Amino acid sequence: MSETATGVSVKGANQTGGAAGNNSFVVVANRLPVDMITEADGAKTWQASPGGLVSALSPVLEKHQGCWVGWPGVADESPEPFRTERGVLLHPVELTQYDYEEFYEGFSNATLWPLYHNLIVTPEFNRSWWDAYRDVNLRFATEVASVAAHGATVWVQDYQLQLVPGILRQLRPDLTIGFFLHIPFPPPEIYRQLPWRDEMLRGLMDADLIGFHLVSNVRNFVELCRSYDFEISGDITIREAGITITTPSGHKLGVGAFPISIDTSAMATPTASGSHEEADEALEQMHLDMGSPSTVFLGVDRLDYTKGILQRLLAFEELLDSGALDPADVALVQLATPSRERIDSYRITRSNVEEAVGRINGRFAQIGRPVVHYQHRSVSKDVLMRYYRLADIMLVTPFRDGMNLVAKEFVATRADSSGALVLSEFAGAADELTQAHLCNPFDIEDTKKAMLQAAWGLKDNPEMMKERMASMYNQVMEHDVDLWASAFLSALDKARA
Ligand code: ADQ
Repeated sequence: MSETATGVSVKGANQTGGAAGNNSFVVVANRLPVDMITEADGAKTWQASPGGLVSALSPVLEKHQGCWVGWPGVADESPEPFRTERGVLLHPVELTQYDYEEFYEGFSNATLWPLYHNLIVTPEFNRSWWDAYRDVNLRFATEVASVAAHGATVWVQDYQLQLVPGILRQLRPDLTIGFFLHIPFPPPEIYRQLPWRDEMLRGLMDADLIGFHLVSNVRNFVELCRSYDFEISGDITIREAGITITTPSGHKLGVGAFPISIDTSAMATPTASGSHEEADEALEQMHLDMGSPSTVFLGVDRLDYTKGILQRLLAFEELLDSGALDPADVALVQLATPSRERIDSYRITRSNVEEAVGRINGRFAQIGRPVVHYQHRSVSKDVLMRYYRLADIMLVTPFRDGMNLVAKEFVATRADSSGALVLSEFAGAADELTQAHLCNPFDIEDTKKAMLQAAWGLKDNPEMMKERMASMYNQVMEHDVDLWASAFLSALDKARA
């Protein structure tokens, strides 16, 4: 048995590598891209799981015909590995109810998530959650070690699995290991609050390449590394590993900014299953059903306190209240995917959002014609596309967001340059979508101003608005998810070499 820098004990670790599987490209993420559903008759079926990581990685895995290691979304279940219709091998990792509560809800989502999102709620530091985090990371690493071919490339995803690179390096020194963080990396003074900050950082440093979305995330990370005994050289670059870090053991790793994006080809057609005419008719019907408002605002988010849904609703309410927006003329559609529902801060956020929806409709709606249309459920990609096309003004107002794919998805539906995007300056996407109506979501007046500028711009200055949207559309089309993945994977090859 040997011990990694993270303190996780690894049975059978050796210098030649453990037993290998036959997959030359393996992605490991907390969740598989599907959730296991148990039907009323006990039959097990699968349905696509929600969220940005799955949206981004599914096309990459399909292209490489790789193996995806992850949890199937239900505690105490360990289905057999199986291949999807599109050729991706799914390799489930079992989590017990205890793991789910301590590792997933606890350490991942009540410690790391708020810490990395700049303390929007207060992180909880709990020693038994940390123990569970280490155990589960060991289990994921062991599963990966069993499926990866000799010399395979393994791409570890996100904050739930930050110890996996270190454990995997012990188990399988032959592997090329990349790590990508989908959420922001916080300023060092915030990261340093973590009681297990040293173990966590050292677990990561055994990767060959660490990728973040933004230059500012890399800057935070490098600044943190300067306070450790690492050697740091190079400059921060985008889509390349411009920084090289050498650890005291002599291991070298690359670090760079790799802004994630979307599968633009999937957004180009109005529906996967119907014709353009059918899609247009469905869209028209939807608009009629809403009472044909002249301006439709849209929000699409996981129901998460980082996304600023309540503050967006409050800004809308104040605009109705002051008469700046006419309730007979506008509507706001808010789609909110259920998320992490047993965690207190999420329950409170949902209850505040739903109270605001009820109050705004109570104050401004007419019978049969709500002014806020709220759905607390996931919708299919086809239906989501229809909402994107229906909207005049997309509202993306998170307090903090690694990237925000919703903003890019909306822009990708605008080949005709119509519509406008109101975007928080604290979403990673704001670095690239500079022609959006940027706002500070902590400042309700600024949020209202951006919403009104977008609404007035569409009425009074349509040519200027088209230019702004066209520039964002070109940006997204030229920087899609293929570019993200190929830039990361080629930087990973170089870093390993
Ligand atoms: P998320 O926090 O999940 O992702 P985001 O990037 O916006 O946020 O992705 C959400 C995804 O879920 C989008 O692809 C969207 O289409 C889908 N979605 C949202 N609501 C939906 C609904 N009601 N029905 C169906 N689909 C819905 C994390 C980070 C982000 C980062 C991504 C990718 O928090 O900052 O951009 O990973 O790295």
